[in-house]
Amino acid sequence: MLLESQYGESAGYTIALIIEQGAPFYDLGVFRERADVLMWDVYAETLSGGELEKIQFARLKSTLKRIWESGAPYREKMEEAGLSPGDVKSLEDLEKLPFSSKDDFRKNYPLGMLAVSRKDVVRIHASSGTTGTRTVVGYTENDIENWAQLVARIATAAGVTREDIAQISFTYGLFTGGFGLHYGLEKLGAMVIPVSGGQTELQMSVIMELKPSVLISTPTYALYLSELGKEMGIDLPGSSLRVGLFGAEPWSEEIRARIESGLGILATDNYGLSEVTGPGVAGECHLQNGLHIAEDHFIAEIVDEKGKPVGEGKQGELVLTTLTREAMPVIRFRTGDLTSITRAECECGRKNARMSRVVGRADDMLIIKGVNVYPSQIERALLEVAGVEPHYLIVVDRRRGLDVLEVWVEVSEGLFSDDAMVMRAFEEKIEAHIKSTLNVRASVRLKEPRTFDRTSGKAKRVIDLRREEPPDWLREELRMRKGAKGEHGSAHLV
Ligand code: DLL
Repeated sequence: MLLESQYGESAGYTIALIIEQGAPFYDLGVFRERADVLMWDVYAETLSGGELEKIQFARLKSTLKRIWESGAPYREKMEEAGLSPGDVKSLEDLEKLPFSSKDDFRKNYPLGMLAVSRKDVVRIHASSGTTGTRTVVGYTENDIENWAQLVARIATAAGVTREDIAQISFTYGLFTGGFGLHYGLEKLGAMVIPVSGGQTELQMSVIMELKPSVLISTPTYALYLSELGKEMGIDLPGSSLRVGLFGAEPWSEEIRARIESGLGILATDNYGLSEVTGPGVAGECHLQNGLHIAEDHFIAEIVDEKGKPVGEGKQGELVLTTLTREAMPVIRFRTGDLTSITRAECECGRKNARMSRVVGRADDMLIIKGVNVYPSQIERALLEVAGVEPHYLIVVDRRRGLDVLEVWVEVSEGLFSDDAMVMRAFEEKIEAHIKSTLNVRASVRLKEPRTFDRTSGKAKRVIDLRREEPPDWLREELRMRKGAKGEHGSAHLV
């Protein structure tokens, strides 16, 4: 092993323990000395080829053993497939194993997925439940330590060091964003300001008075802070902020550009999900060139709708297997997130695979009159039209058997007008742009600046009335619109 060749055979025993128990390589003091500014765990982050596979396989075996011996629900799935841990003889055999999904968590709600005794669980978190019932996730002490290490890696990759002051504006609570980033940034040695989500005025005064250099939030909230700064006459681009770690929801390069100029920072994309740990699964380095996957902790696969692997660089659904999670390991977990993976080396020197920005969730795909379209594509088309603000809502419905798509979008202050003709002409311009770029017909409805709520949580961009009830405010708006047209019936777009 690279480690032995560099540090002598005496390192062997510790290394064996580290590999088996999933403890961080960083715990070997030698790496602390070697780590340069941009890598937290040089050894782990530059593992590749046979050496990485050896570690992944050893950890996969011990994960399967833990699941099997604890009788966690996945054991039953394996038995149904006629498999036992002994049948997994190489990493290639992973493909034989059954998939798991959020449904397994739901069926075993709240803590049935545990592969350890309940007394070994030191913390729980839960998913945000945007796509159904909440899923609860447990962590052992080692899980919490590994998680902090993973977050320290992505923060270091973005260029954060112990000299930095980090304002955490993710909500603290069941959501993994707040505590996940908090422990990781503390582990790294940065000074943490745990503002949590919301309280926008407090966020602003913290930026101005405590002078953080790092902002951590959802991209939507960062965008909102930048807008508000402008309105309040605060020079945020000239503030102490220099780096932003964002994630937890899909965003686009157009939004990144607006955040970076509005706050005067370098903004990185960070990915994770509760069922697999939380943030820290993958994150961009300062080169912003795809998200580095922590492959010594997770095996990532990309599959098509039928669950068949797709080739490198091809888009499909991300499937993750945890290699070091003790409390709730998952095997071949279907994330529902659409991305692609490349193994081409990044110029930053990290050797792990990178995933592309998540374009959306497989279940977010809208089929409008037979044309498949993702909300992220609509966002991109909207932002290509000057004067359109990055705050929008996509409303989908079925009317007389046909799918109808409406896009409600805010326009900038200067463009908003009381003249209905002017507004209609602008709506038509956006409709024509959507039709020409995405080949779908959308009705655009312009909204005044600040129509949509600004939240520090995940933004809700789509309301699909074919499947869900409208929120009260939308029901009211649709009712009024129908009243004006003299139509009756359930809440449908007219
Ligand atoms: O959102 C964990 C997280 C917190 C990630 C903070 C990054 C930063 P959940 O609430 O369980 O966990 O939601 C997970 O959010 O399956 C994706 O659909 C979406 N998601 C997370 N990060 C990104 C991202 C956290 N960078 C779900 N880009 C995932 C796009 C993301 N979507």
